[in-house]
Amino acid sequence: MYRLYASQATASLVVHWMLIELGVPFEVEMLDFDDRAQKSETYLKLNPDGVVPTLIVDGAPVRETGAILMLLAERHPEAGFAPPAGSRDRAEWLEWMVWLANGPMAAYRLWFYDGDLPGLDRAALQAKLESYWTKADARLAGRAFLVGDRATTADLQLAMLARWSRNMPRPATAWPNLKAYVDRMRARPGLKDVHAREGVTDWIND
Ligand SMILES: N[C@@H](CCC(=O)N[C@@H](CS)C(=O)NCC(=O)O)C(=O)O
Repeated sequence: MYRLYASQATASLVVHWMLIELGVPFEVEMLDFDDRAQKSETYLKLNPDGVVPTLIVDGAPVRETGAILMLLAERHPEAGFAPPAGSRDRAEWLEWMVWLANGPMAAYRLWFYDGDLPGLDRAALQAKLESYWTKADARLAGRAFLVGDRATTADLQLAMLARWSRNMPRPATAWPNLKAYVDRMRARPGLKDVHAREGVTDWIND
């Protein structure tokens, strides 16, 4: 049984979604950010950064969204959320997973938590985020998924990030290949399910 520490519609949503897609037993503890539950003494023992997600795997905490997704894909290879080790697609999947973590995930953290970097130039950060959407859009030209011919963890993460862009001057859906891709991902029952479970109603039905 996995135990996920999460908070509504945050980075933990993609791990929640992945657990649903895998069909494995799990429980979720929702932390209330308004109560600063993510900074409680108890939670900081599991996640010293005081952020979500944290996934308890075999009794031990695992942190970092990308790492958790890759670990889950590795532990449940039959579900096909990572290409087989040694394949060409595997190398591309690793590349995209690391790009997602270093690029858009890190930049969106600053977008939503600009106190992390006092003096941050938001216009420059917006341009950086848009450059990531341009890159993803180019990759998706003529492709259904970021890697290979089925959804991987990289697609789950990219779809979640697309929602995070919804209130930006140019959301991800302003790019044509991304718009078609996001619409396909939004049609997945697992994404609809996780939004319903977390009580998130915006964007999913746009
Ligand atoms: N690098 C971490 C970042 C996680 C993160 O920043 N999570 C946010 C929600 S999207 C959070 O927990 N924020 C609460 C806080 O910073 O107090 C990851 O990818 O898991």
